[in-house]
Amino acid sequence: MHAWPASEVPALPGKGRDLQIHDTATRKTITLVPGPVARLYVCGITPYDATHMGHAATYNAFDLVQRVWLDTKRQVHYVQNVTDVDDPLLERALRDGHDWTELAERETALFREDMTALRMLPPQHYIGAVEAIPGIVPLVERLRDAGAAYELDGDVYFSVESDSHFGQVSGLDAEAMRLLSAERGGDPDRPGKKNPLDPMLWMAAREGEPSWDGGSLGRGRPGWHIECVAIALEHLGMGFDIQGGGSDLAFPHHEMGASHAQVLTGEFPMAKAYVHAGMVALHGEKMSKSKGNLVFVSALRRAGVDPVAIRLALLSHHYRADWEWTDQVLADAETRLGHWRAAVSRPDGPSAEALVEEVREALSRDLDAPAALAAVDRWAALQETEGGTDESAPGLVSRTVDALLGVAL
Ligand code: 5CA
Ligand code: ZN
Repeated sequence: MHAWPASEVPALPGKGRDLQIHDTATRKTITLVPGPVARLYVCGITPYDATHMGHAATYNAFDLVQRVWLDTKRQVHYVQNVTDVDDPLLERALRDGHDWTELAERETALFREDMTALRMLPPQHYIGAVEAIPGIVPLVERLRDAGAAYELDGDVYFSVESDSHFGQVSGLDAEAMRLLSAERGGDPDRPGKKNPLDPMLWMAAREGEPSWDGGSLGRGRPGWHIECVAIALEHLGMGFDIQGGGSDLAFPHHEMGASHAQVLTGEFPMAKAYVHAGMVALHGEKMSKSKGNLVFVSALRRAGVDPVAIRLALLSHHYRADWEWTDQVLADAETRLGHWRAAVSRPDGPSAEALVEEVREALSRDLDAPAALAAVDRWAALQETEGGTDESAPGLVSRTVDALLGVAL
């Protein structure tokens, strides 16, 4: 699949700092020191009801990761998937009487437009589940042949007991895992499974549902976790720097994915850090497609809201926090944008060299975007009250917020 166009990232004077990031698996903030090419996998959308503010906030977090790495003069190899066939997508298409492929294509196109408008840097590889099927089938066959997977009425399940590291991503106990598995696409109560938590790798063709040739697995379609593993291993290989997504993916999705990859390769860990963004809520509840309490990026854009203000609204919360979307959050972002634009539109101002370092420092400290915004606010306030004589300052501030925060003034 094609991704979306990249906005230019201005180069800043000097060099950024290595990223310290909170890793869900070790429950610690670790300093990542990637090679010359940093490797990032971020779970993409299931293309219906896109792009809501929760999606946008999560992709914003990983866009900051890219920008911090680019500022350290590394390249970034970024891979993202699109879950363009899965139960919830098929259910939605059926409910609304739409063709599932058309629904997926339309929503993926909308997502691309929203990502472009929000100036999120695109992945180099943007891969759909359907196009990944030829790579998924041999992996499932290998797991089965190694005794790490088994068949149940034609479906193929992964045996969580085959991975001695199982549980290390989420750190949850069996009971908590069982509850989350039932909530998030698993089927812990299906009779005949070896372990209730075992996730499906390959679902045998169902009447009235799409299916593909699965070689020795028979016709069917892939399970959710193996989709991301196949795409990540093909394009990034083991031991990549960050596996990312919202906190609702820590279990079962990232736990299971790590297990699949670790059993397939015999290597550990799949990713050096598992990074999870907090959940955005609306009216006190997690914004989610199943509840329908959604605010869409495209709806705000249509209403004439400047996408830069949306981006600033996202940036005003720490990525790990759970927070609530309100009209006030957006109004505050619009006010801030007005101040910043006025401040950089003057021919000179207070020196901004220290500001570049403050923004770098804030972001390298577990992506503390609110602290970065506060630093820019201080410069803008000084510009308003005292001004300054540095003619390069307004331009440097513009380039800094553009390069590191994706904010175009
Ligand atoms: N296709 C899978 C990942 S392989 C999926 O989870 N798709 S999704 O469309 O449901 O979500 C896309 C991304 O947005 C995921 O990282 C998810 O964790 C994140 N997300 C979903 N809802 C919210 C929310 N309310 N707040 C923050 N992030 C969210
Ligand atoms: Zn995923």
